[in-house]
Amino acid sequence: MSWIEETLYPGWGQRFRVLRELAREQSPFQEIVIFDSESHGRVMLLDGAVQITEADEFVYQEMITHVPLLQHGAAVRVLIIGAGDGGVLRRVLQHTNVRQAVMVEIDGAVIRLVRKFLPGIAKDAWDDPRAHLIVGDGIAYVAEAQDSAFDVIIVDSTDPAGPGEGLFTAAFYRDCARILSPGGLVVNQCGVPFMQPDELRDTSRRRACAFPYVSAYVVAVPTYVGGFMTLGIASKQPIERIPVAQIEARAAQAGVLGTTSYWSPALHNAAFELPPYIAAALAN
Ligand code: AG3
Repeated sequence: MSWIEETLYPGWGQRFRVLRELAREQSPFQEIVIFDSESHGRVMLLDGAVQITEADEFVYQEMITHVPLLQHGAAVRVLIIGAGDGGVLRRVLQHTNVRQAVMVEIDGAVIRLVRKFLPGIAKDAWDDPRAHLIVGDGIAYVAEAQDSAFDVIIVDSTDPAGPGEGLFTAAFYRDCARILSPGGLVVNQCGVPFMQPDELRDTSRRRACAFPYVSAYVVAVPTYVGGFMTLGIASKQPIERIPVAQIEARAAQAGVLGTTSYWSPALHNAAFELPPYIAAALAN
């Protein structure tokens, strides 16, 4: 039996025993590989970096979606950038108060292959009348979108090399700030600081160019190896700790309470407690 190795880091990584390779395709943007693993169900790699496994996808998708939406409390219009597997779209549409979810994914090949080989990630979210899917450039989309068009922006990108790179710039965050409503906030994945210390530091500085309030929270994704992953959050309003009972009430009202396996009302707040080595990257 063969193995597939993640090539994200030059000197260290994880490997999966492969039951069957299902797709290997070079799109105009990146190399897409999907296979059945012995340990984690179906797995998708983009340019050699694990993006999603059936076994642990809930961890990342719940935290990148439910935290910003429930922190906001009344998000009606949500913009998702990247997230071609549809897992974030599905979690966003769970929220009954959301009336519109625009998703802009640059790589149509990812969507085509995921719909064929990983249909359980998005389930029927693609067909929800509130979903509006655009295959296109998220940077151009935010540059052209109307002022105050969205309440929450979720940037679920690859790491800042390849097609995801422009999603980590100050210019991009300034456009995000412009198209967010006054209480709006943006979340984006900032890598695994133990392995990628510059990602959180550099992007937090750039977020601070566009937003007065910048923070981050952690999530332990088993297959984003190297310790906690960080999700950066930025807002025009202070990002305050909300009493747990109130988070619970918001989740109940939104229809997500009891549907999660990683997110919980208490964990929502706990995730903002950063280990000092991560807090240091945020402060500089
Ligand atoms: N997008 C984020 C993948 C990040 C991988 N990075 C890492 N391991 N350092 C995944 C898409 C899920 N919807």
